[in-house]
Amino acid sequence: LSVPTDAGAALAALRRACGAAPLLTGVDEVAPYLSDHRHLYRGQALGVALPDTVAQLSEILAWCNARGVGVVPQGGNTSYCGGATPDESGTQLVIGLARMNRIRAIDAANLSMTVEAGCLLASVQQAAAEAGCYFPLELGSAGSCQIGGNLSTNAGGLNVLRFGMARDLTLGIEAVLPDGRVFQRLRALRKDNTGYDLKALLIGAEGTLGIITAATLKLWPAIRTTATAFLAVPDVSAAIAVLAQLRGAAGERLNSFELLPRAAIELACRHIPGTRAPLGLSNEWYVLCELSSFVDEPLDELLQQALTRAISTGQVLDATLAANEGQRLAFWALREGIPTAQRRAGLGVKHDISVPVSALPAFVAEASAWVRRAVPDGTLVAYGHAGDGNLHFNVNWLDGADAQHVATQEPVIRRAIHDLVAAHGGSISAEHGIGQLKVDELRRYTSAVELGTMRAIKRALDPKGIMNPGKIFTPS
Ligand code: 2HG
Ligand code: ZN
Repeated sequence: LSVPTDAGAALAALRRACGAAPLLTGVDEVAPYLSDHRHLYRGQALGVALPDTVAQLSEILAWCNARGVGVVPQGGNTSYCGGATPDESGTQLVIGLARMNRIRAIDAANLSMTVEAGCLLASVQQAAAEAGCYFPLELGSAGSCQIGGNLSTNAGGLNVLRFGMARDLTLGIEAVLPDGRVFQRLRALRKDNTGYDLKALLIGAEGTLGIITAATLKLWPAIRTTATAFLAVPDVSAAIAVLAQLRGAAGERLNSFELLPRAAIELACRHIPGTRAPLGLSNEWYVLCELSSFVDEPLDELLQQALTRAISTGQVLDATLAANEGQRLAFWALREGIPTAQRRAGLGVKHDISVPVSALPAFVAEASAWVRRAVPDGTLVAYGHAGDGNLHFNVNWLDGADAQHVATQEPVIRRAIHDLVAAHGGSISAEHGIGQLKVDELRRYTSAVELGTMRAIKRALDPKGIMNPGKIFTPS
């Protein structure tokens, strides 16, 4: 590092580099940026820069690059993998994107919009709706996460089944590269075969190749009708059979298919005020599914008929349709409350995994049996986006286990679950990214050819290694 060793001089120089952009350095004002939202990681920083324009950000990165100062981009700080938290050295600069939050343009005829990285996801959704359109990325944290973070982690969420992940929803990207150059490709084109897809590379790079400052996103027409149901199913195989039946009956209208075990619903009911289990708690597995349409059509009827058939074959044990928007929102509040409920319930370990949908029943059976055997004091809370083959295969200690005990168990559990995921052809990070949490896991489960290629790209774009050091892989 060629930051002056005198901290005062370093800060003065950094302040000059930030120009008109605020640079926070006070202990209290910096504190919220030094830890992730679950407080699993805690770091230190030179300060927190809050640029307002691409030009300011470009100046700051050029300055950091010239001096080898590590930079940690941060959006809404909702990462599950510590991807936005600085290390403990106190030599890194956090760059918050919150002030870059303009909706730059909406083109309803082209079904596209251009927004800045610091826009809250909820603001993007709302701006689209005000233009008579629909932006389908949907996460429980929509009110606090930022679109730049969503893109940097290639976020997934509740509507991936139909609309894809953040990368699939993006037409163009603007990003500042580590040396301060601006990569501008905000073309609102659905067809554009001109060389390497660099925007696809910057999306999901977790801020290790540059900082996304704006994006041109795909929109859809406004949703006119939805039909939402809560189902009880005998087991995971039945859930997957019902998924196929709903696809057959509703085609692309099926946009969500969430699998919820009783343990998850119980936790939400206990810890989230106002939530209740729509079908009680006498079954092991439940599904929350939703159809939606861009035209007025009788989706409730369609869903009802499909479910009546599934009930007659025993694949659905019980079902209830949301009778109105209030009930629909209540179903979703229950689902989206699960992560918060887990946090309130005490210590736990998370595995954001995916396997091919067809392998879910076998994977869940084998991994659940392992947890029951090897973690008798833990409760398995495996829930999530089964329609995409993605489960949050989490284990919670509900009886107040001590932190040391959990810390000892965690690597053993992670190894067993991830080995099973690999055996079923799955991924150890379906939608949350790698951050610092899964650096070793990525190394273990990724081929030398893939890792070598990733590192070559990193070296080419960020030769000094200033961008989000220690995330995705350890500096080489
Ligand atoms: C969700 O689907 C989030 O609610 C959080 O991705 C998952 O709690 C988790 O592990
Ligand atoms: Zn999720």
